[in-house]
Amino acid sequence: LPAPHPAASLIGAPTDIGAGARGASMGPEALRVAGLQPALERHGLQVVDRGNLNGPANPWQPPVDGYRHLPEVVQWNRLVFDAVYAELQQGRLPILLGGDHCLGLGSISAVARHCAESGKALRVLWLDAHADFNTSALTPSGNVHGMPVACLCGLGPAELTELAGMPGGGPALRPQQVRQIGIRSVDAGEKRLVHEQGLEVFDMRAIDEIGMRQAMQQALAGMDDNTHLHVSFDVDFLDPGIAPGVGTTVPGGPTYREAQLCMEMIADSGRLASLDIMELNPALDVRNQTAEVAVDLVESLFGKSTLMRVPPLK
Ligand code: Z70
Ligand code: MN
Ligand code: MN
Ligand code: MN
Repeated sequence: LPAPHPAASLIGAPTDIGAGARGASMGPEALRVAGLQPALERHGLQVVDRGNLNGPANPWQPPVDGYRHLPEVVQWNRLVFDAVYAELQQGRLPILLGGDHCLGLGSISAVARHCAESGKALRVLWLDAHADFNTSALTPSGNVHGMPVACLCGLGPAELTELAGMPGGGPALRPQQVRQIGIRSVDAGEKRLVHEQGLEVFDMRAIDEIGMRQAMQQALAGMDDNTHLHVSFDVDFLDPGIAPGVGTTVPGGPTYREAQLCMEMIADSGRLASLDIMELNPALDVRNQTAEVAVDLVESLFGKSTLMRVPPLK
């Protein structure tokens, strides 16, 4: 059986500072309303809700030099970095409640710094419809939620690429540490950069061809007892039929069953050590159903559906 999880901490980051639509700022509260904490507790996890981070408001301005709201994006990511890093230092499992996906930068920068300091290997699973691998020169929108993976790999402005403060300098991640799952919307220049940098991508074409099971087996291969697994879950990963409550729906995503299998296989790896739940947009949702699906899937991430892991009788 996989090792039991450490205690988890919920960290709310109520902002849409990097997004192209307003509303992801309401994501943390919608996840709470959908019962995230009791759902995790039902699976034996001890959970503390740290409440919300308090960053700058969204000024809703056009891009400047290829970035929208860069100073505010930096401020939010610093707050996220500090909060996630503090939980990891206490041996806890941080769960970041977004907020838009630009905050994956702060979260994963903290995880990378923590792993470097504690001699852990790091694997990042990026569950998303988008590659989020744009730069200021390539972006069609200037929205920084389309750029965090590139920034983590050292491609971006110094304020963001140096956020991790890695021992010896350098970027938080090497592209070889990343596996992307569910990708189906990538801009032309972004596509070229993804290939150039050698990211391992299981796009929807690959999932159609080899199935979610084989894709996840490959994405999780090569981890060992010393590996810290970070999952960055953009809710737009899911097919819009089950998850309409996101800023950018892209047709042709994983079904409910495919997504459940993905989460169950991550749970079975026993290596999950930090998590982001991002881009939920309650302003575009229908009676909080997308939040409820996200909570349901996160339950599976922590062992819900695995018949082999029957919870102990109280
Ligand atoms: C596009 C861009 C994006 C959402 C990421 C979209 C980016 N590639 N959209 N997450 N919801 O503007 O960079
Ligand atoms: Mn994303
Ligand atoms: Mn996305
Ligand atoms: Mn349950």
